[in-house]
Amino acid sequence: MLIKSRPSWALPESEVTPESAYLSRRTFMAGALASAAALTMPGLARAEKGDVPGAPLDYQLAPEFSTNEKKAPYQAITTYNNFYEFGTNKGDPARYAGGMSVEPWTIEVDGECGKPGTYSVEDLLRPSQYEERIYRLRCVEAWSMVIPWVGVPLAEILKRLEPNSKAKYVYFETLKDPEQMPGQRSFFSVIDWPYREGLRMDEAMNELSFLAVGLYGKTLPNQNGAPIRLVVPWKYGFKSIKSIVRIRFMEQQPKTSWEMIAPEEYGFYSNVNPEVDHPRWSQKRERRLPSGVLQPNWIDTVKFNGYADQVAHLYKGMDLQRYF
Ligand SMILES: Nc1nc2c(c(=O)[nH]1)N[C@H]1C(S)=C(S)[C@@H](COP(=O)(O)O)O[C@H]1N2
Ligand SMILES: [Mo]
Repeated sequence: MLIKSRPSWALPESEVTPESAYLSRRTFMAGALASAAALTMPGLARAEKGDVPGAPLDYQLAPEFSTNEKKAPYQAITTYNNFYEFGTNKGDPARYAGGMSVEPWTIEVDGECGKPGTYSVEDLLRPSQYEERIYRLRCVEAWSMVIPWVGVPLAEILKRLEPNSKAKYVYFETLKDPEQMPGQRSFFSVIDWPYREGLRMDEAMNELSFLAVGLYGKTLPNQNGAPIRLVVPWKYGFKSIKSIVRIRFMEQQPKTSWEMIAPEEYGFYSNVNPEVDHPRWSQKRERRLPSGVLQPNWIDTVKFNGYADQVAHLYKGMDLQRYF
């Protein structure tokens, strides 16, 4: 930890965003306070579907892919976010992402595939039936939430783009638009924009990999990655890239944002794994949100975030201490 001292009211180190080590202490403390207040304030709405903003989506339940653990309230999912394009404090995305224009939205498809081109998000998704999947999301910072996403399996969309035999990886980029994204104008920013992520092809084709367009049955709010974002529930949350504008099929493993910033701390794979600690904190436990000062809700972290039955085979024979 580069933050050496903190007052007693500050949150535990696990609360710290990865980048906080690079940020000014003052910026960090303001954010920690705001986040703590947001999540412990009494009377926060437990939004029923009717109260949720956004356009209603037509979807089918996918109980075989859904946990029945208690869902985080809409309020928590949409006010405690990581979306560094809008700032590094947990409340910044809810505060500033509303200004991002998500219509029209196009996605550039390129690289090793038979159907490159510029697609509107509607065209890319049109033939698909939306599903609701209730997944656990485990952030590398050691907090987690249960989130009811609406969207389509990533494999379905990728197959339509006809990856060729050279396509060993798939790479994604988020919108880069400093005019709409104040975090991209920030002097403190450590990310070389755009935000980049990637998966090995077999990971991308796994039945759990998901492209979300909605939350609690309605279109995604901007702070959660509207209009379309990746959800990879067995990996740390930073793999689940938001507001996607590029999909590229690649032969070589792509460079991804967090790995570029600190390769000894954030690997390409980033599978949730309590046996591999982050160099600056333990990954053995996590705070299930919403939590409060009186109910910190610490629970044990489970390998592959509890999805080992579906994904462990992808890593057979791999040293997960080395390929973390
Ligand atoms: N483009 C972009 N995608 C991103 C991030 C980001 O800063 N920028 N943060 C990641 C991190 S660290 C997490 S934990 C999840 C949080 O998703 P949520 O805010 O919808 O819960 O988004 C991920 N996707
Ligand atoms: Mo995260």
